[in-house]
Amino acid sequence: MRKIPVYTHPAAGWPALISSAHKLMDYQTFLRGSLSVFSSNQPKGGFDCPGCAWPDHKNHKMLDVCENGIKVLASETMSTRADAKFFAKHSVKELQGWTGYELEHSGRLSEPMYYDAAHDHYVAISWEAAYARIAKQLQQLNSPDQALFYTSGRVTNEPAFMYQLFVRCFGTNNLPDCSNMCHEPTSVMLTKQLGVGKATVKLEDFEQAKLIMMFGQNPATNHPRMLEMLAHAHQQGCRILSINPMREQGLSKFRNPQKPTHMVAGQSDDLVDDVIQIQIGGDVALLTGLAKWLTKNGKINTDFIDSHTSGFEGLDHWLRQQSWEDVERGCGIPKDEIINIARLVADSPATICTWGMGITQHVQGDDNVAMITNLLLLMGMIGIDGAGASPVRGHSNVQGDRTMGVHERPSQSLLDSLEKVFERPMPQEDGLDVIAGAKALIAGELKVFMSMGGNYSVAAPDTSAIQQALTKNQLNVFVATKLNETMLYPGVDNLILPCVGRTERLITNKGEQFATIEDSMCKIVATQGRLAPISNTLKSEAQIVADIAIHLFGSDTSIPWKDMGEDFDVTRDYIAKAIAGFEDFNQRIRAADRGFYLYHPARHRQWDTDSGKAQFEVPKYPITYVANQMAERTAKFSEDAKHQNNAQSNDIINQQQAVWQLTSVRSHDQFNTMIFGFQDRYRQTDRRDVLFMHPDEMSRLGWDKGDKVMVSRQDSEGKPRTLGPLVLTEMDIAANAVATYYPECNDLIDLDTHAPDSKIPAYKSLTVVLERVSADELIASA
Ligand SMILES: Nc1nc2c(c(=O)[nH]1)N[C@H]1C(S)=C(S)[C@@H](COP(=O)(O)OP(=O)(O)OC[C@H]3O[C@@H](n4cnc5c(=O)[nH]c(N)nc54)[C@H](O)[C@@H]3O)O[C@H]1N2
Ligand SMILES: Nc1nc2c(c(=O)[nH]1)N[C@H]1C(S)=C(S)[C@@H](COP(=O)(O)OP(=O)(O)OC[C@H]3O[C@@H](n4cnc5c(=O)[nH]c(N)nc54)[C@H](O)[C@@H]3O)O[C@H]1N2
Ligand SMILES: [Mo]
Repeated sequence: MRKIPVYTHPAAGWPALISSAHKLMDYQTFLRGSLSVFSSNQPKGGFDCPGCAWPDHKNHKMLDVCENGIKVLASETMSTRADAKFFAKHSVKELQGWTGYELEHSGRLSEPMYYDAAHDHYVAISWEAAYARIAKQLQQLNSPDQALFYTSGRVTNEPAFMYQLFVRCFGTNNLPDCSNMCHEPTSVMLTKQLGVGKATVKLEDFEQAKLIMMFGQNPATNHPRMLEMLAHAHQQGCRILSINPMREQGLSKFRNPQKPTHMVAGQSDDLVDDVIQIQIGGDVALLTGLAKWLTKNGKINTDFIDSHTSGFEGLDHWLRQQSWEDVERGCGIPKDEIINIARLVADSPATICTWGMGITQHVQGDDNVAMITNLLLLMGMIGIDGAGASPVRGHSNVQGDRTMGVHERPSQSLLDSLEKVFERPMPQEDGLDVIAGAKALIAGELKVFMSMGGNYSVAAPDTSAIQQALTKNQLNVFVATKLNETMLYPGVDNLILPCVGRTERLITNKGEQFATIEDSMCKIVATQGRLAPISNTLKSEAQIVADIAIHLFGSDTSIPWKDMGEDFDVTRDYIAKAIAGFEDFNQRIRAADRGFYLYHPARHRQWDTDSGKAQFEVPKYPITYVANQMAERTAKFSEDAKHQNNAQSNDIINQQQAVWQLTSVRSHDQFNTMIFGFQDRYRQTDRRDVLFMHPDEMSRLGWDKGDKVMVSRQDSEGKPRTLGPLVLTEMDIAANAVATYYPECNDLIDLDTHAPDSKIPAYKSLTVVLERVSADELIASA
């Protein structure tokens, strides 16, 4: 067996701080950025860190921030500007050739820009003229459904509420959200099973948990502040398992920036007890094995099941039908090992299951969430201290945006409530989500695309097709802080509207405003920037929505858009009336110690579901779904290869093991499509065009690290898609599994490979064929 290079340092600690400080320098924002770091996630005042949705740790007196947060802050607080001078220097065609890293470092957007097609440059435009163009194009549509209004999860509650209201008053529910690509399976399945599509745990529960099962999540990189909670739980005797095809090195040890003994004396805390290195897409099978053993051996909580749940018989019947052979084939973990884990589950009086994108972004993403929830219900682990469901959200307000009504499939109660409060009909038909929206764009059915933050074309599957489709539109509008690729495929009218960032002060005619967000555990907290905005020309997102609404709706003044844009108390009063759980919003957000929790019925064992009980769900796909895909593709591959070259025997083809499951991951030098740098300390690489593979697998193929490999797959229409060449890089990752970085791989993914209900794209499990490229071929293709 070859030795895998291992990152031997604890996660966080000095390397993280040094890397963060470098990033502040890199962005030439040391002073502005450092000042902002000191006012993030503070008990009184300050702003909520835009880095991720993990809740604040209230016991911190000084700093509750991490490497991830500092880098996101550096990106936002950079003093370089992508202004009219910048755009005069670089044509759109030239910018299309820039990398994500270069675009991200071009500076803060600082004045409204309009695309001048004759010269292929963005040029400055006044706010008034920009609004007039937007209103004119929207008024010209045959139907409001010809426009798509995307949102990314940075947007705070007040502007998000105004935005969805504006879109619905315009007449459509076309409100796709980054959630469609992120935790949608969580929202869909938890709503069905528990009545609320959100975490049932609070931060305090991590202090009392006895077992934490972390499915498909890499907090060292993506939620570093969660490490402290895990280390603390571990010290209290809690066992922590990571269920992941990758042995994520950042999860073995943790050096806590809050502890002098760690930073000065070099101590560290242990984190994860064990890594269950499953096959990509193997979670349903593993969870089936666990549930099967627990029910068969009478280790489940029958009192809870009898009094609180519905659907147990159906699940039990289905579990009996699943064979252990299929369980093992589906997850790649031997039965004995599964039983050992099941024993830990049986013995734990308080179990938390956390999960991230490794669970949701699959064709079986909905099944994955259903099976985690089933496991918690079997054990009665909802509604008691130290236990529950903990989906860990990504964007800092992705959860809040949905609560505020940014939803393409709004609930009837939301629509009824909006109709009552605003005394007008709301559109009743479901709108387009990210996938349906992209398809409609590509089919030429839409004429307008507007985005409230985000980088739609790059984050979604089929990036190039979406970008080409945008060039056919009548109008594209981007409310944003930073330049990105989606803005570079202009149609007839294209506008970039620069907005105030989370770190910046928001001063209007009505004085200084604060906004609010909802964290991953349903807590509403206030957020208020401290820095002067990068330019006097910026407007807040709320003001931009208000101004567009005023220009569009003109004589209809029955909604006080101007007041809402300038005075967030007015908006909050409307939220209090229209959105359940926000009664007395203005008083509660001011009275409480940094916020309040939304009422979550499942935390109290009240079930707001169709049956009035917590609901067991049977998976839709076979537990061997991914294994079957691999087998089918391998058979087809061998068949094709035989046709191509009769001399080549099946043996050679099998030995090459050319068919793999590909997953995509993030590094600590990016925030989604915003590429801060090329380093991934924990995974020991300083480039992004890599393909991670286990060194034993490389040996088996006769390949070596550094070799160049092409990745290809047939999409759901049988069309070939390719990526590469990528550089083979060693990683402790399951056999048959390879990984690369998101978002560079998104053209490999088509719009039809997704989960059935939530429609989440299968970003984390693609069946691919690998081919090593020789140096000669590389030279020939250059
Ligand atoms: N630094 C940084 N922080 C971020 C972000 C960022 O881009 N950079 N993005 C933010 C956002 S929007 C989000 S949603 C979160 C995402 O946070 P995470 O959910 O942690 O994100 P990923 O890195 O996409 O994937 C997580 C893990 O899933 C594992 N995995 C892959 N396939 C499977 C599988 O089939 N089963 C299992 N069990 N595991 C699998 C991968 O090996 C990886 O460790 O992070 C947020 N925080
Ligand atoms: N292959 C693959 N694809 C994926 C994923 C994956 O794991 N693998 N993950 C998916 C996930 S989890 C997500 S959440 C999506 C992310 O999809 P998005 O949310 O669309 O993407 P981001 O890169 O977060 O958006 C970055 C842009 O947001 C704008 N922005 C930043 N801050 C602000 C602000 O305060 N206000 C406004 N108005 N704009 C701002 C900037 O212009 C910046 O360029 O990608 C998805 N795509
Ligand atoms: Mo996300």
